Amino acid sequence: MATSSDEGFDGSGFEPAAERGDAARPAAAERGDVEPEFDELHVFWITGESCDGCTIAAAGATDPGLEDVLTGAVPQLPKINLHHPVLATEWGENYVDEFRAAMRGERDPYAIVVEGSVPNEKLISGDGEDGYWIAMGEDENGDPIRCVDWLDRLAPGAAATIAIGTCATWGGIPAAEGNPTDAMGTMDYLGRDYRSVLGLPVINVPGCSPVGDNFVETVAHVLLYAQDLAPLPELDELGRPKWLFGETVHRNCNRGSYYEEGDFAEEYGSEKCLVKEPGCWGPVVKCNMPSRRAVDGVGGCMNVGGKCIGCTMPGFPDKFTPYFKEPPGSTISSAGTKILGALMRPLRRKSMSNLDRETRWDEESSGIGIEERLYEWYHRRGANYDTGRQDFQRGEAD
Ligand code: FSX
Repeated sequence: MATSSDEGFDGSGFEPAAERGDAARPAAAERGDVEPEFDELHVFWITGESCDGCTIAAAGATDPGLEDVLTGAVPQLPKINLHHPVLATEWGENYVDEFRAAMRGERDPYAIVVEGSVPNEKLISGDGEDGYWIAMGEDENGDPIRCVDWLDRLAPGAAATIAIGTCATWGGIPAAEGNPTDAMGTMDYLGRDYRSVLGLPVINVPGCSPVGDNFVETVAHVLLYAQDLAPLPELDELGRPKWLFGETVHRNCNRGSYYEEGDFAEEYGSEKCLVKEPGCWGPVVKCNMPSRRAVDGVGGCMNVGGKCIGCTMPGFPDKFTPYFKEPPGSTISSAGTKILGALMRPLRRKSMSNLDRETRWDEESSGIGIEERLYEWYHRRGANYDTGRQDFQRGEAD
């Protein structure tokens, strides 16, 4: 069942979890009776190793907002019962009981969201007897139910499994060099061939922290797909929504034109391109932060003077450190734009000085110097330049 490719996930090879013969699976998946259309959906938020920033980011989403989804303000979305450690009104055993009910198949259909990286519990003992990294609640024997146990039990029967933030998608900061827990992403843990009941791989919405709108929009899209009201969400080969992570930071960066003209910042605080100083990874990082911005169209790294440190990418942070150093691959390309930019900038200044004039007051510029004559001659060749007014001003009109 190979459904991932360089072209991304296309939905081929759909096979409900119920038919795959997974060992650990709740009753719903065994029965295979999870309908693709439903009025109500439980969402179980499973936490691993993280800073909780993803929860803050999701809570700040506005397009649509988390509260819009939860209160049914978005047309056609099912009612969502969110079981989240911070946002839930239940607490203690009552809170964990909902997760246990899902394990027993009493909360179908449901989806899971994973926030934070997944620790390698096998490093300790494999069965939890000698301790554990992350757990929530206890089983009937009084043993802690670990993060990995919840994943083992809930992921196979989930309508969809969505990883929020770089910790949950690729391992992120907890997986950095020297970490004692052998932290990994959700896809690493569940396997590349994991498919939810709806036939979807782990859906990855990276970012440390992610753009909240990216996450809630992805959830909304998946729910519309589940309702048969939207096409299969387009995912790339790593399970990222293609429409959100298909472009580099650089493509939409408001400093990109400085790069094109080879005009680079030399000190922190400059409005120019940050590739060389302090060293921006934007040209090779897949992220829509510059266009979507952080919260409600405001903020976002480069928009507020920061540079891209590659936080949405696999291998972050190790592959992108030291942060305040020019990325090694940028030397040749930035040298090329510097040479080209040195030619381009004076030409553009000249064009600008000719164009940036109020036409009715533009008597001084009409044919005074050779440069203006040349410029006008050039534009007279084009069909979209009305030289009648200049001719009239010079007394050359018929
Ligand atoms: Fe990780 Fe989330 Fe980085 Fe934090 O909770 S993606 S450390 S900003 O936000 O998991």
